[in-house]
Amino acid sequence: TGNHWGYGKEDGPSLWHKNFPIAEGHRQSPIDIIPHEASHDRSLGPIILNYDRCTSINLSNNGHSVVVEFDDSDDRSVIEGGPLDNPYRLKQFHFHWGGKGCEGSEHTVAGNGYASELHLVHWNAVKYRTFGEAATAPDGLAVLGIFLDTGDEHRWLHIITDALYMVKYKGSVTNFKGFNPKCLLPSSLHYWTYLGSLTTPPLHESVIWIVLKEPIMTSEKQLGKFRMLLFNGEEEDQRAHMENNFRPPQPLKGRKVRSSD
Ligand code: B30
Ligand code: ZN
Repeated sequence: TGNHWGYGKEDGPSLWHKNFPIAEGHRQSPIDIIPHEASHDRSLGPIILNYDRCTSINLSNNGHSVVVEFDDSDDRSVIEGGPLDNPYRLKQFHFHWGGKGCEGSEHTVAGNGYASELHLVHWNAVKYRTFGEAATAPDGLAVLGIFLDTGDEHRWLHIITDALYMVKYKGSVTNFKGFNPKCLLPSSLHYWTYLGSLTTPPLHESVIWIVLKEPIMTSEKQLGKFRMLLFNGEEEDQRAHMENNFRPPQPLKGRKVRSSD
């Protein structure tokens, strides 16, 4: 089926290697993070998120997830510090989630998943000219992963979940100006970091992963709004609810996970 991929029986993660052989590469993501095997690295500084100006543009359904895109034409929204040698520009954020229960995150911690995972995708505009160029370079991208646990409603996530009805179908886009993702961060920015890949095809091995230890909370009701989205476009007759859009953990293959504290 060409370069077609998804999360179903016929096009899911276990089959991605057929069109994207790097799926079996040496730095694939996500991984299972085993906390007591991570090495505490005193040279790792704190991560600094400079998201002070609101550069969000739109919210869209790309048929795999729901994405908020940012104006990345300058350094108004960047992540720096931690394992990074220079600031990386925010390009987009998106979510992965399950159908039910505590399954839905891509990374797991000691074998346990969370209901969802938020990915804030940044690129190295100091070394590379475009996002596309950075996306294929070994130090091109920095993705900040944040777990979502179920419990109380999140105070700010409703700004996103209230807009999801606008992007129900694949290919739909709506205006989404002035959203500052700083409101989605947990109180502690302690993290694990390791070298990995995009978790979706083309699975480029270009990501410096920074996974926050502290999850944020969201309610089942808010998660339910993500599950109302559809994988299919408006013109297609088979309806498929967007859920279980996560790749399971991949082999570590000798990589080291470092811990900030
Ligand atoms: S994730 O955070 O690892 N889930 C992409 C970004 C983040 C993640 C997954 C994917 C992404 O940007 N994908 C598009 C990559 N490509 C498209 C392509 O087919 O080939 C866009 C690009 O460069 O600019 Cu490579
Ligand atoms: Zn992702």
